[in-house]
Amino acid sequence: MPEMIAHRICPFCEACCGLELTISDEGGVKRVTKVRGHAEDVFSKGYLCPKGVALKDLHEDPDRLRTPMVRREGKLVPATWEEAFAEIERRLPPIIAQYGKDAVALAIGNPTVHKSGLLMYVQRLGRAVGTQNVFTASTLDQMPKQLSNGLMYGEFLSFPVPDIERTDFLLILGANPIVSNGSLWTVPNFRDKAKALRERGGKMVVVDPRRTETAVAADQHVFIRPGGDVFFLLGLVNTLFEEKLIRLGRVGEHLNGVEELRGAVARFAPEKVAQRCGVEAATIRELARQLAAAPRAVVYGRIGTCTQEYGTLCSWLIDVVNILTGHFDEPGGVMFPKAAALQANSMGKSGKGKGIVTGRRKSRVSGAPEVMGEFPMTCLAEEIDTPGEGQVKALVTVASNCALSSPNGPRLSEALDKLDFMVSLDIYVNETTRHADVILPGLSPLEEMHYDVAFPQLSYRNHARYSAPVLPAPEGQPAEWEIILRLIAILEGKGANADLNKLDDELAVEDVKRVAGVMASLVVKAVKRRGPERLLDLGLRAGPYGDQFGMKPSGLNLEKVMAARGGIDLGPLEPRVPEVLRTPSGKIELAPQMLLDDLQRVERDMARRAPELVVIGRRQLHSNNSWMHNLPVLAKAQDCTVLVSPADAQRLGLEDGSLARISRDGVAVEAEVEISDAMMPGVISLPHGWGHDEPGTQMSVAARKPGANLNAVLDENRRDPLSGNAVLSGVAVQMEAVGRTAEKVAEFAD
Ligand SMILES: Nc1nc2c(c(=O)[nH]1)N[C@H]1C(S)=C(S)[C@@H](COP(=O)(O)OP(=O)(O)OC[C@H]3O[C@@H](n4cnc5c(=O)[nH]c(N)nc54)[C@H](O)[C@@H]3O)O[C@H]1N2
Ligand SMILES: Nc1nc2c(c(=O)[nH]1)N[C@H]1C(S)=C(S)[C@@H](COP(=O)(O)OP(=O)(O)OC[C@H]3O[C@@H](n4cnc5c(=O)[nH]c(N)nc54)[C@H](O)[C@@H]3O)O[C@H]1N2
Ligand code: SF4
Ligand SMILES: [Mo]
Repeated sequence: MPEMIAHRICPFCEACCGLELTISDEGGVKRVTKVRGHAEDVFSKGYLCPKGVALKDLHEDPDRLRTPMVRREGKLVPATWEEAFAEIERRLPPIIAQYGKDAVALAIGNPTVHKSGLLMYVQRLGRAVGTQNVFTASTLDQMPKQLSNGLMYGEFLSFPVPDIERTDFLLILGANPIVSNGSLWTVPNFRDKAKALRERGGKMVVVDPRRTETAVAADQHVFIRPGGDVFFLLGLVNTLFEEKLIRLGRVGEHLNGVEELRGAVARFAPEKVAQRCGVEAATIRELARQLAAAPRAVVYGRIGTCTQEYGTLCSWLIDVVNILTGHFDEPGGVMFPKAAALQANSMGKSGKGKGIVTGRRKSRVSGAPEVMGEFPMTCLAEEIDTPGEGQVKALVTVASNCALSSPNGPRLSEALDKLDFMVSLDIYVNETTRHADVILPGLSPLEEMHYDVAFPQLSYRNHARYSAPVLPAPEGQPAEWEIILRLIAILEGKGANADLNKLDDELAVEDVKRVAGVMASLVVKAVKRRGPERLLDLGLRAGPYGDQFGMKPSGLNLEKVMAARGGIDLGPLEPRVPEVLRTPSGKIELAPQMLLDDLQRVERDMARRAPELVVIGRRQLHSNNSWMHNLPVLAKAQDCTVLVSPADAQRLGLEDGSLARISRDGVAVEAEVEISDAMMPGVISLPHGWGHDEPGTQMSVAARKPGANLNAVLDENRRDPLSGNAVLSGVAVQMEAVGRTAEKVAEFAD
């Protein structure tokens, strides 16, 4: 049987591994027969995790939608593309005409960042809808970091990342990159990079309420009380000042606010915060000294530090520690990646900018401030189910399973049923899209080109890599950017049958106008491509390594990136301060007023006692948020269990393998107990993204092992007030034994 080899960057997680696929061709029918890491990929060098292999299962999954679904007489039934768009045209514009643009909400989910067409077109969709009701997974995830970036560096998307290959000391807070493969830090094969760090004499320390897979691979693990990070970090910063360990180095001349910061943290000595964070004062002091003494060191924090009520303060303090110890914008410290295309902090005037503002609008019901043009995802349900002027009546979801991924999913589910109209760009009928009136499925990742726009902005090394479509798209099935264009045409009153090429040309000129002014149409005409590839080519050519439209012939353009098998390595990270800054002062703002003010909240909270039991989340190697439990190769390897410390298990009378009920405020879920000495006493861990037992879904494999929905017991009203991010960690719950497991009952019956 003839075989061919193709390459594709994995679209599942932030590591962006280059994969090598073997494709068989049987009488014109092409099938993936093998998936492995692409050894010649300049960035991931052959690495892949079990999820990468599942790309084959996703492509072949019979439950993955290949045609639109339209609700007819209450049931979702397959429909043609024409019928689906006709239904949208019939129902959506009248809602806007009657109630206004804000009556339509947009909910944008995680895979949007991993699909080039979605990422590059979704903003256009937002502009066409013109609503203030935009909700994204960012407020379930990294909005605190984005806000602290914005306040400190003037651009929300300026993320400093660890330069792991040159560091000697890595302190990790609230992240488990051995399982998650890294987040807001694109670092394929973290495990080997961490191993290399230790082999060259470096040290890795993990601070986490669970002794995670990453903690096991580290030199030291420190338990921390969930939600205690702000206290721990303030203790670190206080020690740095008190023990005169500050070493600002080169960035010192680009800093504002060192003295304000010194004053603000004076009240948080390690001895004062130790009780609240559960880390001994001596440990906090020792870690501060080690960080200061290490020639090259990094503090890296991730989702555990964001999804708590002080998320923005934690995100800020992590960078503060790196800055104060001279490990900022230096090799072996945290550094700013420089992406080849479309990175906001490489565009426009460098070194200074407008900075950021938040709170230009408040959400209607809770009054949550807008951040980065959006409201907290946890406000979506109340915006739908609270009557009154400005109520959300229609919803467009884009790759979002918010009914499972957002706290109090059950309330959101009920709210979705109250909508007048709902459209989902999604590939499954799942817990969220089962409520839709129309579902528009995208192509399989293997049928589409791919270029990561977001992740080179977060990468441990600079690179540019392109993937061509591996398999042909089915006849008549549009790409997601074309689906979005059609929606825009409907929203703009051009009709579902408008000329999409013309519309795409117009939008490209509009986009380019924002950066190139009157030159826009000339620039756009210089690129003979359509869709996302045109935007990408424009971005690459105008970008920091670009050919500047011929003025720098050795520079990059899309053609060159396409031709480079395994991608183009653009070298290790390099210092970017002050060029990267976009603050009005042209300095790094070390002590933004909004954050200093928020310290009062921390001070008031110093004496809070630990609840008897709190729940934290957990990511599992064989799943990805809420949507990969339908892929057989992964599903068979993963169960939804609740980890309980031996002390709590004994106290609560729970046996290993038994069922336990976890509840909050009268809502309960049940999960199998796994007793684990990796858990800090008083803390249990349940993965999110499970709960596939809702009626009306079409995910047959997932439904066989539904698991418990952690978000059913979380509270949608708990947020970090600055960023609007949901609190997903450290929520107080009750737990009790339900009885023996099914197997044990069966044994008994024998
Ligand atoms: N309790 C708790 N809750 C959490 C978290 C936690 O740690 N704890 N983590 C949060 C985080 S970090 C995140 S990012 C969110 C993620 O939550 P969401 O943003 O809701 O994303 P997923 O759960 O990954 O669901 C992805 C959706 O996209 C669809 N999809 C997959 N591929 C494609 C595609 O190619 N095209 C289209 N159009 N659709 C596609 C899937 O069918 C599914 O509906 O969950 C958050 N929720
Ligand atoms: N296999 C797999 N990989 C994934 C995903 C997945 O679902 N599965 N999801 C992807 C997504 S969307 C994201 S955002 C990333 C997230 O990537 P990571 O941030 O690495 O995610 P987690 O593995 O959830 O790690 C969070 C850690 O924080 C700890 N923690 C919880 N509460 C606290 C706290 O209050 N303080 C501290 N210090 N620690 C705390 C948890 O015990 C956990 O070990 O992973 C991505 N990669
Ligand atoms: S780590 Fe796994 S899921 Fe993430 S990009 Fe690599 S192969 Fe894909
Ligand atoms: Mo995420």
